[in-house]
Amino acid sequence: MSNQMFCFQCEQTAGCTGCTGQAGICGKKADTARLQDQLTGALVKLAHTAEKNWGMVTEATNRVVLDGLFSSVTNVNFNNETLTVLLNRVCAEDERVSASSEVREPNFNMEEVWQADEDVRSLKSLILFGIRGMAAYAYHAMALGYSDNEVNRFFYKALSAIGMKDWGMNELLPVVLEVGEINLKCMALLDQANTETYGAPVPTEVSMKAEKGPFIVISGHDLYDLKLLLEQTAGKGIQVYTHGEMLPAHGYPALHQYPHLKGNFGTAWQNQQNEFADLPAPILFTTNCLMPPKVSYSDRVFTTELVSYPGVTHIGEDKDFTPVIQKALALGGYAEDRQMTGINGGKTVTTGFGHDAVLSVAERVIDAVKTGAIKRFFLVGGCDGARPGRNYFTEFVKQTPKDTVVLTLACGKYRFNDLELGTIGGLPRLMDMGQCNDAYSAIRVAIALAEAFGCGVNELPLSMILSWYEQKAVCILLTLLHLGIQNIRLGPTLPAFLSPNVLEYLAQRYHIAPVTTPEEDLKAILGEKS
Ligand code: SF4
Ligand code: SF3
Repeated sequence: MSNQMFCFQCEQTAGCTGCTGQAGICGKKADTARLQDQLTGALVKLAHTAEKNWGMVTEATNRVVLDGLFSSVTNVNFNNETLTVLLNRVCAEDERVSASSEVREPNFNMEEVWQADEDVRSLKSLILFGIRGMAAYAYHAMALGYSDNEVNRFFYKALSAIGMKDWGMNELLPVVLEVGEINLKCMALLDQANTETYGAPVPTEVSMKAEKGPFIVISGHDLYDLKLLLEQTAGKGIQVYTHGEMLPAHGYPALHQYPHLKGNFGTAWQNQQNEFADLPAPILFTTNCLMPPKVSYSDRVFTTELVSYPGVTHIGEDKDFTPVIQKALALGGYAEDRQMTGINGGKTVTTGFGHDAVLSVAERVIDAVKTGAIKRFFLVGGCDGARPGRNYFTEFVKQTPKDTVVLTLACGKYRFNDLELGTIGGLPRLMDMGQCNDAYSAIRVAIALAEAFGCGVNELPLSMILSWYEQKAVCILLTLLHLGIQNIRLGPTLPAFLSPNVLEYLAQRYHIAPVTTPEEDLKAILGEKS
C-alpha cells in the first residue's frame, strides 16, 4: 500500500468509484492523498481530545481545524510540504489541548473508514466531505472577522463521529443531517460577513473584454484577497480581472467601486489549462479550483491562503502581492484590447442577484406568478467539471420555456451564463445569485416565496437541478435535505460515496434522483403539478 491511495470525494473520481494507485484524476499524487488522510486522522484525534478538554480549546484550535479540513477540499492543496507543516500544527495543538489529561487519545487511521462496512463508510464520508465544504465557508467568514460558536463546536462533534468505531446507521445518520442544519447557520454567517463588509450585491453587467496593458487574473472564492489585491494595485496601471468563482465579486458595491476591477476572464475551472496557456499576465489562486499548472504558464501562477502547489510562488500571511504585481508589469498584458467570449459566444455576463436584489422585486415576481406570466422557477446551479455529460446543464437551460425563470449560482453557470435568455415582465430570465458560497441566497429566496404563497418550499413552482463536483456541494445538498426539500435532480453522476442503502434512503425520503436527459427531465417537471 506504500504508493497507493484511496479518494472518492469528488465527482470526477476514477471510474465513478474511487481514485486509487499512483494519482487521482485531479492530479493529486498518492503520497499527497495519504498525507491528507493522516491530517484528517489527526483532526479526528484532536476532536476526541477537545471533546474531553473543552476548556482548553481556543481560537487557534478552531483555526487549525478549519485549515486542516479546507486544505483537503478538491483542488486546493497539492503540496506535501505545506500539508506536513499543517499536520504538525494539528499534532502540536492536540498535545497542547490534552496537556492536563492523564490519558492520551489513540491515533486514528482513515483506513478504518475506507475499509469499513459500505454504509458506515458512506455515512462517515458524507459527514467528512460535508464538513470539509462547511470549513471553507467558516474560513471565509473568519477572514472577515465573523465566527459562530455553535458552528465551531460542531466541527469537533462531526470529526468525533468519524472516529467512532462501533457507530452504525442509527448513530451516524442524525449527524449527517446535522451537518446540513449547522451548514445553514454557517452559510448565513458567511452571507452576513460578505454583505456587511462589501454591501449587498446589486445586479451588474460584467465585460469579458481584456483591455490592453498589464493585468492580473484572480481566481477562487476569497473576496478578502480580491479586496487586498485591488488596494495594492490601485493607481499602478494594472487592471484586475476575475476568473471562475470570483465573478460575483463585481456585484458587491465595495469591490465594484474600484475602477481597475475591469471584467471577467475565462470560464469555469476545468478550462484553465487552455485558457491560461498564452496568458500575458499572472493568475492568483485564492481557493479551489487549482489544476496542476502546465509548464507553459506555471511561472505565472501564484497561490495564497491554503492553496498550494509545489514550485509555485505562494503569497504568505503578510499578503504582500508585490511578486504578482511585478509579474503583471513584466508580462505587460495584451498589446491591444481583446474581446473574449463565454462558452456560447456572449460578450458579457450579469451577476449580483443576491437575496436582497431578488427580494427587492419580490412583489413583481409574486404578481407574475399569480397572473401566470412566470410558470416556474428552475435553480440550475452548482459546480462545473470536465465530464462531457455536463452539457446536460447547457441544454437544459436552453430548453427551458420562455415563461420560466432560471436562477443559478456557482461555477456551473459558465455553461450558460452568456446566453441571452430575455426577460419576463422586466425581470431577466436568467439570474446569477453568486458563488457556491452564496447558495444561502437561493435558500432565502425560496423560503420567502414559500411564505408569500403560504405554502412549503416543496409546493412552490420551483425545481432544483444541481450539478456537483467538490465538497461544498455536499454540504449544500445536506442543507437542502435538512430543510426537507424534495425532488432534487443531481448530476452529472451520483456521488461514488453513496452506498446503495444510503442512496435508497435519500431517494425514498427526499426523492433525490439523478438527471436523465434535458428533454425527459423538463417533460417530467413541466408535467408536475405546480
Ligand atoms: Fe480523485 Fe477527486 Fe479525490 Fe482527486 S479529489 S483524488 S479526482 S476523488
Ligand atoms: Fe466551482 Fe471548484 Fe464547486 Fe464554487 S470553483 S463551485 S467546482
